[in-house]
Amino acid sequence: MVNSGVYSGLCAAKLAGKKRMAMLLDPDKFISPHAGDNLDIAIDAGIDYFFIGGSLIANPGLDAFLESIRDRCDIPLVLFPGSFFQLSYRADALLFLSLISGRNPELLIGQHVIAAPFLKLSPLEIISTGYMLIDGGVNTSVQYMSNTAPIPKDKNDIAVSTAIAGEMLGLKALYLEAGSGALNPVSGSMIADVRRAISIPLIVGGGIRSAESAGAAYMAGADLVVVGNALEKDPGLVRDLAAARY
Ligand code: 1GP
Repeated sequence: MVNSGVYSGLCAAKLAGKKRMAMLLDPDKFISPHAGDNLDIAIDAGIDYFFIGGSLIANPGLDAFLESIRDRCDIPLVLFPGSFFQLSYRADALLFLSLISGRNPELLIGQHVIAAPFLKLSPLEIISTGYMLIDGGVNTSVQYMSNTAPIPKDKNDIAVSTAIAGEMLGLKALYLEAGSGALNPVSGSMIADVRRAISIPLIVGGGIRSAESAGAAYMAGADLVVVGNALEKDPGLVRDLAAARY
């Protein structure tokens, strides 16, 4: 298995109590004339990772998109794919997502089987990740596209049991996802309960729009916070978000 240092870096940060921030880039939405400038702002702010993906990607230029970021910086590029159509050898690592909150076999194991031979030959570090969709107060693209019901936002016991099962199955990280553009991010109490129940790195995203909200997720136990929409709307926010890490 390839080791690009992404997972070990995340574990080392977790061990040292250091928080991490990722900016989610959807290649389809990142085509404005200011896209390069916005990347530079994030690079200057010291973002830790770029996550690349989306529920649907229409733009066929994923390789070129990744190369254009790589030309600007050495920040790890982590694929966060909505499907096996979103794979590329130009990234550093891949979140190999199993949607363990859902009961759609395609997203639990089906797409993984299709992608496995491609990934086996790839230079990508594969990070098996339990992906858990939590109700964010609005029907998000990931909910519709995955054809799965999210875990109700106040059912911490279901989230905890699912997370424990994911860790017991050998998944290396856990991702609590309210969905891009969620009205409400995952609650602090759910993050805290899941954090207490597992020891693998905990990633949280969806509906985080401010440094306060990112800070609350960190305080509750998130090791890595992922922000997309809010940075598309206000690229300068990345400085505040980066400062919310500790
Ligand atoms: C990453 O889907 C999220 O987990 C991103 O959500 O676009 O709402 O920040 P936002």
